[in-house]
Amino acid sequence: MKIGIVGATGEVGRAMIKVLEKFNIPVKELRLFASKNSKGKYLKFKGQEIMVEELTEDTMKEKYDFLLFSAGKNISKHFAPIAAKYGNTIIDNSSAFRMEKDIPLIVPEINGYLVKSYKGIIANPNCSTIQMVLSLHKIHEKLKIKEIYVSTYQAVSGAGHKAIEEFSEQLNGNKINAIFPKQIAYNIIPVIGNILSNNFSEEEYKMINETKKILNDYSIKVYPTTVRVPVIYGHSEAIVVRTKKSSSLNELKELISKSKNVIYTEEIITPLDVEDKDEVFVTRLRQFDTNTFSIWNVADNIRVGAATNAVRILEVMINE
Ligand code: 2RA
Repeated sequence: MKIGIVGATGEVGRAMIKVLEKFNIPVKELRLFASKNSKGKYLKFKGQEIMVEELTEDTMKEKYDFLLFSAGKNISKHFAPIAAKYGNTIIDNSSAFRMEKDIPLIVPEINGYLVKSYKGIIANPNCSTIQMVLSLHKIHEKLKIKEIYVSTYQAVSGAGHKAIEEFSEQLNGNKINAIFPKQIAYNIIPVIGNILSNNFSEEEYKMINETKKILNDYSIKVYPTTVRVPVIYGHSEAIVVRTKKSSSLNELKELISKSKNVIYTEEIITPLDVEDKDEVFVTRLRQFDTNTFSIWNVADNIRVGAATNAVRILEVMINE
């Protein structure tokens, strides 16, 4: 297969290369695209050094089996439609197309069936949404979720490689604040993305809207608060769920454990435990009553929340 990665030198782009290798995807030709400043860099794939090319409209007019995009919504908005027009299938990690009516928003373990023999642009959901719905979808299937109250504790890598650099600079006493609205070192920031006129953040609306689309149930009420924390990799989420049908602790454990690529454990799991892992970890399950329970959910936001989900979409499509 001929695969292209757009945004190859970013955190998610580099992780996509690693996951393509780890999942043994039969790649015959891998093309790596990035901005002009990254042109000429080399990245390793299956022991081979591959030179990064500058992303241009012409490169998107070639025929690929898949193009994986993770270069921000403006790049996706401009280049993905060109690639699609030339018959390519694009798995886009940006927020550009997620809420478009005709664009599938895919977590393959939940709604991968939607992209069997699909051609065109496929949207990869937001990282904090993916790990949440992955741990809850079997519960929704059986017990019908009414409400989700979620507080997120999101790693700085979610804001890209420059954010990681800013964080480490601040840890060394440098007062730069280019990426985050306030210092993130030794701090937490209760805003991710822009704050909208109604005081919600963009990130909170992603969780509200994407959850309904992925679970295909627009009656679900999602009440999120998304927070940036001084961690490099690994988003954590404190989630309280109200279900229509009542349940028992054992049944909840079973349903969570039945979710593919989700690991239920009684261990205490932290972001440092999940780096470079491709599963969602669920712990601290507590039941308040037969219709209300809480979990703590942790996953590598760059892997589960982006690169691994994208490659799993590709896997579902080639194994149909
Ligand atoms: C973040 N979920 O964590 C957003 C985008 N990756 O910054």
